[in-house]
Order: sequence, then C-alpha cells, then structure tokens
Amino acid sequence: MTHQQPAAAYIRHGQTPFFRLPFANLTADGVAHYEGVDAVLMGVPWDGGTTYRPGARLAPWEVRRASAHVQSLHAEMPLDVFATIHAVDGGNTALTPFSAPFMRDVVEREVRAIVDAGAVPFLVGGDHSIALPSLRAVHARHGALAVVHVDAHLDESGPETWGEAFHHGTPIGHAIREGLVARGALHQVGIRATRSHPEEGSLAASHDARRYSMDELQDRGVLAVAQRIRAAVRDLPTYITFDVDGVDPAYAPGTGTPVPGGLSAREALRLIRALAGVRLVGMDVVEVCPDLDVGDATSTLAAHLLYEGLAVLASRTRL
Ligand SMILES: [Mn+2]
Repeated sequence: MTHQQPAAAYIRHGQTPFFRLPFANLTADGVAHYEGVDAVLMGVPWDGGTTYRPGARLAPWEVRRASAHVQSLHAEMPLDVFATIHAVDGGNTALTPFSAPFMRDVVEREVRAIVDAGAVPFLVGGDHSIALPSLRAVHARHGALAVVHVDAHLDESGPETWGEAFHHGTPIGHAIREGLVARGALHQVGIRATRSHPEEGSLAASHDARRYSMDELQDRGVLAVAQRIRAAVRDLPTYITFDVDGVDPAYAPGTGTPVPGGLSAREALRLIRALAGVRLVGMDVVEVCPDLDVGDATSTLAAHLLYEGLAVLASRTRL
C-alpha cells in the first residue's frame, strides 16, 4: 500500500507536498518528528551563495508541484517505491534570505534531526552551498562519506575569486578539508567548466578523487561509469550531491550557471538508478532556478532524480 496520497487529495486541499507524501508531524513550535520514517524530503529555499543568475530559492515549491505527477511504481524495475519506504515531506528549512551562517546552522540542525531519527535526508535546494551543512550533519552520524558529485563545476574554490570562503562554488572544497569525504571516495561526474587557474581541481586530486570526464562518459557509457562508482564505494555510507547544471542546458535550462555539453536527462536518471545497492545516506538536488526554466523541464527532472534516489534507498531496503 503506497504512502502517497491520491491525486484528488492534493487538488482538493490545494497543497502539493513532495510526491503527494504526507507531511511530517510538526509540534506547535515547529519541531519535526520522524519516528518510523525512512526518508525525509526537505526544501532549502536559499540562493544567497549564488555567483551569477539567482532564483534557486524558489525551487522547493516548483519541484513539489512537478513531483506531484510522479507515481510510486518504477518504470524500469519491479519496485513500488512509496510502498517500500515510508517517506514524508519535512517542509522547508525556515530561513531568512540574508545570512549564510544562519542558513548553515539551520540546515545542519534540520538534517541532524533527520539522520538522528534513522531516516535519510533528500534536500531540494537552494544553491549548492546548502550541501555543506547537510554533509556535515550526515558525516556526524555516519562518519567519512563516499560522495557522488554530479556538477558542471568542481566546486572547490577558495576565497580567491570572490573574497568569500562560502558560496555555491565551494562546498566540495570545504567538505574535503573538513574530512567529511573518505579518501578516494569522491566521484565527480559531469565536470566540464573551463578553469581560471591550473590548480583548480588539485584539492580533489590530492584526495584521490575520481573524475569521470564527459568524453569518458560518452565513450564508456553511463552504465559503465556508474558500475565503477558502485564497485569503488563498496559499503561506504554514500551521499549524492546533484547539481542540475551537471545536466546539459538543453535538458535542464532552469539553472543559474549553465555549461553546454553535459549529461542528458536520460543519462542522469540512469546514473542514479544504476547506483542501486549502495548504502545511500543522503542526497540533495540543487541549483534549480524556476524563473529560468522552460516548461518545468528542470523542476520535473529534479523530481525524477529525487525519485531515482528514493528508489535506490527502496531497492536496498527491500533486499
Ligand atoms: Mn555545484
């Protein structure tokens, strides 16, 4: 029996929770309770870390709306996702748009509440700077992580470009320096942006990160790349941080810093799906900018990427 509500229910009451799931139980003072919950979808309406075109703060509402069309039964696997795992909509992190340190504190606290209840967080950004506090919270629970990082950009910048240590081009660098990522367990897919310094990428390289170039992805195929990742992460707790600009702007136009030549929507979905079997402990999908989107293509893709992540969790739960 699926935990999704019938479509008529959300149309009737006017709310569109992620995947028509029930909302988490909140106390009067806004504290969530996740007992018995396997997965929590949570929006993080923050784009104060954006360096170019803003708007990702509005993504949680649009991805919720787009996700209402996603059903429980998987198209490629005999899997009834929302009957297998108990997933809820945890609402949004309550942020003001003005303080990045406040955002990081709130996100870390909210994700801690999710992982401390034994559930898996699925965050909907927001720009990519929301990934760092999420990784901190998941690391605090599970230890050093394998991280699958899909992105057009390396996201390991320091303050040399903007004079600012924390923005959406920095979360991977901080995660490495803070010891959140296990050595040799960072897997980067879709990286193709031109670089301004030859040392860009050297931090990840010094941590024995594996980068799968777009040429390699095309030549070997996405399934072979996913199988390499899966074999390498073994049973490490694995976190997927998915920047939609890893996908080609033809498929994901609604994003702030697009770079041509990325993954197709089909490759992106296959990549996540083929990670079934990994010990998934967290996921985020970031950098969806609804104002720049065309026909909800990017919001709808984000919803399906999250669904594939939930399917990874469900397929392991079922085993
Ligand atoms: Mn990014």
